[in-house]
Amino acid sequence: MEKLIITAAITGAELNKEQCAVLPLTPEEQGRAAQDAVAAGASVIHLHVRDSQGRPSQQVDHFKAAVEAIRHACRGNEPIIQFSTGGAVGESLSNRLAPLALKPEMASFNLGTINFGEELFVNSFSDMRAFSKEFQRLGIVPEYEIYDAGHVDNLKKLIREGVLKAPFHCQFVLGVPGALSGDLSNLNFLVQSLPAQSTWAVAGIGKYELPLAIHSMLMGGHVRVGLEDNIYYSKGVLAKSNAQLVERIVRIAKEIGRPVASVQEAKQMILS
Ligand code: KMH
Ligand code: ZN
Repeated sequence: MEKLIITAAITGAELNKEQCAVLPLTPEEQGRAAQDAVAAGASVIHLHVRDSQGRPSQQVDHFKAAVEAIRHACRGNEPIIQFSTGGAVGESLSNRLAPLALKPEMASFNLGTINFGEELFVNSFSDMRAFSKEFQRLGIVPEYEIYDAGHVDNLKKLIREGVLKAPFHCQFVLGVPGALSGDLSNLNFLVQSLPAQSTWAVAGIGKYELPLAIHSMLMGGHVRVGLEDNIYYSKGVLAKSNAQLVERIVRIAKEIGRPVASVQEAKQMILS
């Protein structure tokens, strides 16, 4: 089976230290969290950043500081740093695009609008066309975030329009309240709906993280874990760190005979 790429979504935009005391917010904390996650087996860091008050930010300077801290902490074994262009719910299109000026090797590309809890996470077709232009202009590899069944159809529509081109690295983010749940049957359906030249991973939100990750590994898909998606290790027990969530995936991968990709191998699989 193809080597397993593990992404660590270390921070996110919705949580704070009160909900999760170990959530890395400052560049230094994010550097350490990335270093530990990479040492545990992660090869991609999905990155949201915060301002000095710990609030979600899409400012270039905040991304720059986080990237420098992560690169420094991981020197010699630098992961793919995948910028978030989703930001926090309600962020403007121009703010979401702003950090791409730093030309990250990879960034998230959200494929449609959903209810996000009580709020709306908006990604209209015109937004997606604007994102695509910017990704292509700057040579950034997109990871397509799919939250609902119709988002695969959105991907296919944009392919037909000539807006998006293969290969398609897709991330099924399942279990967001207001979008498709993380039932295993949903993952099976989504995987068989993907266009040709697709690779895929799954990020289960909350209680869906572990079962979806295991199912994905058995199906040949890749995995995202991390405090952005799930702050619990098990029911009622908070995770100690992002690395702890990665370590469990690596243990299970070993047990089921799925080799884990190194940072270099992940770069070859995703970026070349
Ligand atoms: N914070 C969510 C509203 C992304 O990183 O691109 C969106 C999100 C997606 O996290
Ligand atoms: Zn995110």
